[in-house]
Amino acid sequence: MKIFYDYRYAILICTLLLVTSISCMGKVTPPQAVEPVPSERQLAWHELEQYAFIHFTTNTFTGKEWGYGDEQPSIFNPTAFDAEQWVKTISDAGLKAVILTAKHHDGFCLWQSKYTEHSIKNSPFMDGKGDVVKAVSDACRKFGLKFGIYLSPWDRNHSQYASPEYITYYRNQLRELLTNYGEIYEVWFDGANGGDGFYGGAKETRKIDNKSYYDWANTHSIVREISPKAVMFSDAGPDIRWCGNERGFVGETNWNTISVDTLYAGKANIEKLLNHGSEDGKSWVPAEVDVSIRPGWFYHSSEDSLVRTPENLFQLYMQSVGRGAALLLNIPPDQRGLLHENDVQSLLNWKKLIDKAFAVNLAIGAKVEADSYRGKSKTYAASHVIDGNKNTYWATDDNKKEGSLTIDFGKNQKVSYVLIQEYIRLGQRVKKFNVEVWTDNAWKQVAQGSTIGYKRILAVAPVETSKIRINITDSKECLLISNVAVY
Ligand code: FUL
Repeated sequence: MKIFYDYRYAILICTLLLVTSISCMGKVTPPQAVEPVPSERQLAWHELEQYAFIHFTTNTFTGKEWGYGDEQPSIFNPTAFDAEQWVKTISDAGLKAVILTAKHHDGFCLWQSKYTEHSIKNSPFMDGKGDVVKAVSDACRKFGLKFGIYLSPWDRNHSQYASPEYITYYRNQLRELLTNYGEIYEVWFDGANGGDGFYGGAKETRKIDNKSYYDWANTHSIVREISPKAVMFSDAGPDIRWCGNERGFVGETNWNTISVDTLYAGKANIEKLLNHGSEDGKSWVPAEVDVSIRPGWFYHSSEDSLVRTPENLFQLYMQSVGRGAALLLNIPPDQRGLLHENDVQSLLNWKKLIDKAFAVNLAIGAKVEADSYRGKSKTYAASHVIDGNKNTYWATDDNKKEGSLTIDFGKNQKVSYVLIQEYIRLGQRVKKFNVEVWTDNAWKQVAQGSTIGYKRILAVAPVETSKIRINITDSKECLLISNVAVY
């Protein structure tokens, strides 16, 4: 009888323990977001990482960078125009989208706008029947790239520029572009306003109040209404911000967050602010690094020997994508209407460098362990950083703002790059981290960084090691790391 009772007692205890541990497992609450967080359209944009800019207009034929606005449409006459050559090259180079200057500051329109005569319809190109916006957007669909537009707010041709009527004109053109060329993924609002121009023959300087003249809020709502998936770029967003320079780098410390009311023309250190973002920024407005493959934005034959080398492009990649920003690389077509051979060579060889550097991810198949993980729940275990699933992540307990991940290859491997991604859907967190390698029976620090964000790639001097350790030493809140790769 006694044995029987003990036996029942033991079952009862076991059942209680099981129930408690199951309910404890169930109690591991998901991490809370650290505000602000990205929108769905911004998340989709982050994943593009790198895309092309195309500057092409009458400037291509006059040799200017900023046309005055009095250029004759008759000079626009590419002799071997082939948008598919542009887009195929861009795609082969690993870029994921194209943004085209549908209208630059000179006001000449590359499409058949019904609101102006200053366009391709009065050029000899295809007897005035051509439409470069259509040709490029069609080529993008064909090669599976996304398509975006640049429509310069400043218009040195338009007689009504600086009056309210011009804003109506600008918005009408924006509607044409958003409506007639399929899905638009990004709209690029340039901030330049040089003042003087042709302005329908007035040939004068026109100053506008940048803050009020364009009434941006209402222009933005047109984009949201017609192209809800499109992100909008301008120096200050709303969706994507300028990185503060045209030299091809975002700050090593790069917060996706910034307070838009701190971004106004004339503010001291604005470029530094744009370059780094603000840790306590009130909005999610990530940086885009716009830079040209040549010294100019438009094609000039005198710059044929000054095309960036593949090595230099690789460096730009590390300073933009490698720091959690996007790279917007400008490649200007020449007077034939083709990407020049030198640019094509550089682009394709740059792609080879990227493919070689990031060919084999040594973390796949390695043993990954963390010094702690959220509630000891498998849902947040370290293995999620190598599962190839962007929706899973390693997480620590609330308030645990530091942690280490060890990646053990099981044998010596040559390591040159470490790539880390935060689960930014719940906000950007990490403020400080370092990377160590196991050598001579001890850990040795080989690299360190501050922010991670969507993606961070650290170059380490190529080193032979059997395991590496990533130590996150400071963060806004608990850690959420979705991906780690080692090359
Ligand atoms: C600047 C413009 O003034 C340049 O011409 C170029 O379009 C560049 C991308 O943006 O603000």
